[in-house]
Amino acid sequence: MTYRIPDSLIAEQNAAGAAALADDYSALGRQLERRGLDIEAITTKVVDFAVAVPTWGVGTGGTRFARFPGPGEPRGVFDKLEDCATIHQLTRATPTCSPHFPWDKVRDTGELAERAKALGIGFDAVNSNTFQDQPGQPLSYKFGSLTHASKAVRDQAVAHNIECIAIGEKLGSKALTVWIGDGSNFPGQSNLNRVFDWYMESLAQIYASLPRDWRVFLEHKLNEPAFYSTVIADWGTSLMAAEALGPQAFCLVDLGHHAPNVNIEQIVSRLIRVGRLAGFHFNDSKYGDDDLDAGSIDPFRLFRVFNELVDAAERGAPGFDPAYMLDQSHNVTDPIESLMDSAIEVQRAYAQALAVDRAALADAQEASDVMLGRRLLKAGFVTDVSPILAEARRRGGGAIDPLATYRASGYRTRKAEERPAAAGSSSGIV
Ligand SMILES: [Mn+2]
Repeated sequence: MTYRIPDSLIAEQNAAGAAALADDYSALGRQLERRGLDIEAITTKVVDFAVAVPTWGVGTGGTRFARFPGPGEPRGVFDKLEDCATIHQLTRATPTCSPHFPWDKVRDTGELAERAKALGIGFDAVNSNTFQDQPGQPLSYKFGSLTHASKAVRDQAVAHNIECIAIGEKLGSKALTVWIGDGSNFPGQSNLNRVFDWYMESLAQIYASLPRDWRVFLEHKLNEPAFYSTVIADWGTSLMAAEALGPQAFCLVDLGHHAPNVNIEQIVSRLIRVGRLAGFHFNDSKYGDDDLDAGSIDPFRLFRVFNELVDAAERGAPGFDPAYMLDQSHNVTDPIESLMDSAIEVQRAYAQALAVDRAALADAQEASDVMLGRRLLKAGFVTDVSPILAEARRRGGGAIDPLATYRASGYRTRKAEERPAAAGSSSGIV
């Protein structure tokens, strides 16, 4: 039997914080009421909000320079599931995980599904991996995968994606996320037009294998590992591909996969408008695809993204059903602590966006009252919605203070004893 945080510990910790929370929650309720907002309506929406944890995120990440593993790291997907379940147990915000193949491939997928079910965890989008070679793989992806000049390599990459769909069906997943590292490092290395033809040929085969109730998420990225051109570099290319493929294809927005200073919330707005927003890979960055914890560098940007999402939900935008996932690399923190904090920060941005007086904002915009519009939007951002987030967790049986409860449990120390260090634990970031 492996260690799980006892619910009695959560209850004990919560008892110590319950009176302060009740006090803060009612004060915030009165504050919001003065703005014509109902705190209970916001709390209900936060309770219903969920963001998926990537299975690769619970291991320590690294940079291209080094990886510094921490104690008690998961040794395989079954350990990863246990950590994902712990994150959900404390935050009540992450009921699903997003697996990655072949990293999470096991002999018996049924056993994986059973274990997840026993832990109370479901599966979000499955992720394929053709950006690195696996032991025993016949053909290399060094010069590309779905867009490689060799048809044999493209066929191998297509077959891998189709296998991911088959595994995902057994896990109860409903989406495949495709990100490729394909591109070129130097002008002249490849034909910018021809590689897109190959991408479309390959994706059409994958698309044809999708079950009717599945979606395929196309993830674009400006650069890296290809440093001159990336085949699916931006949302425009992604949208071209999705529209050509058909109604089950959507564009995934990873917050770190854009040029510096790009207005990501406007991209989100445009993708919603054409009914092609797949959802998100949340993370934060200072310079590029830094994969830092969501909301840690620019929480106002995260809020602005959620402002567009709440606007779309409230106007009933057709086909609006985004999938929310975290996609981060934890190099210097305990990954469980980072993922709990990130899930809460994503929830926070959502609650702040719900705390905007949208009727007044629309009136200010109608009247071209620039200052008032700006202030009304900012009023949502500066609202301390922490009591709403804590109350949503408490009602779901989670921890009022997940970090304090996690540390009090000694979970990491227990896992360090249960999981002797294994060399070469798979983790990576897409
Ligand atoms: Mn990503």
